[in-house]
Amino acid sequence: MPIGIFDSGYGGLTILREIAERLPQYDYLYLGDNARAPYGTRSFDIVYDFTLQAVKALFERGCHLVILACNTASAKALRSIQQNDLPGIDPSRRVLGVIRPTVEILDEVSNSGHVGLLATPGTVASHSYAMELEKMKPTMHITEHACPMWVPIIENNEAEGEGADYFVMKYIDEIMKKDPEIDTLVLGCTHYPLLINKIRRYTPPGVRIFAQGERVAESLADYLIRHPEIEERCEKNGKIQFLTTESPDKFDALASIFLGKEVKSSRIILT
Ligand code: DGN
Repeated sequence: MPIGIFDSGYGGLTILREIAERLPQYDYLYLGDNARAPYGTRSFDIVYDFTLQAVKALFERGCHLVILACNTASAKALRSIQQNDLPGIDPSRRVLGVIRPTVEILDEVSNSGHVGLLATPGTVASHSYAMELEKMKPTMHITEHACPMWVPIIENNEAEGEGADYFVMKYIDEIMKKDPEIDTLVLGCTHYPLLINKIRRYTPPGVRIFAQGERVAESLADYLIRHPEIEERCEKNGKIQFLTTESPDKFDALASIFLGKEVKSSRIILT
C-alpha cells in the first residue's frame, strides 16, 4: 500500500520530493485538490470537509498512512480527523501533519529564540504554530504573519516573474518590522519553497530560512521505525503516482517543473 501525501495543490510536492529522497524505497500516492485550491483563505469547516474527503479517497485507494503535506489542512483539520472515528474506516489507519515535526526542532534552528512564521491566512488565524510552540518550547517567541498572495502567485506559475518581487519583499519587511530579533523565518506553507529564490533575495543577511520538507521526511522516517505495524503495510517498489482534482494536463505541466521530472497524473472527483 502506498503512503498517501495530500495537499490542496502543488505545494505538497515540495514535501513529497524530500520524503522520496529520504525514503526512496516506499510507494507514494500524491493527491492535489487543485480544482479547489487554494485552501488558505477558506473557513475552518470547509477546509475540514475537503481534507476529510481527500483522506478518505486516499484510504479507499489502499493508503494506510496519509501525510497532510499542507499546513492549512494540518492546522484546521488534522486534530478533528485524528480524534474522530471516521465511519466505515479502519481505525488503525493513520493521518500525520507537518506542524508538530516543524515546531519540535525550532529551538535547534534559532539562536535568539525569536522565530517568524510566514504562512497562509488560514494557518495564521488558527494560531496552531503558536499553540504548539507554547506547549513544546514555552520560552521561545513566534511572530505569525500571513502572506495571502504567495500561493496564488505560485499556483499561477509566476514564482519567477517580476510581479512576485513586490509581495515577497512586502511580507518579509512586515514580519521583520514586527520583531527585529527574529533570526529564523519558518516557511509554514508547503508552497513557499517554490518561491525560494525570491524569498532568499529579500531576507535580511543573518536571518535563516527554514523550509519543512527535510524535517518532515526525517520525522516520517522516525515514525516508521517506531511503528513497525504501519511500516510493514507500506509497499516498497519505489513507485510514485499522482492524482489531481483538476485537469491532469494542467497538473502534469506544472508538477513536472516543480518536481524536476515527468509527472503523469489521473483525475479524481472528491465528494
Ligand atoms: N500548501 C498549503 C499549506 O501548506 O498551507 C496551503 C496552500 C493553500 O491552499 N493556500
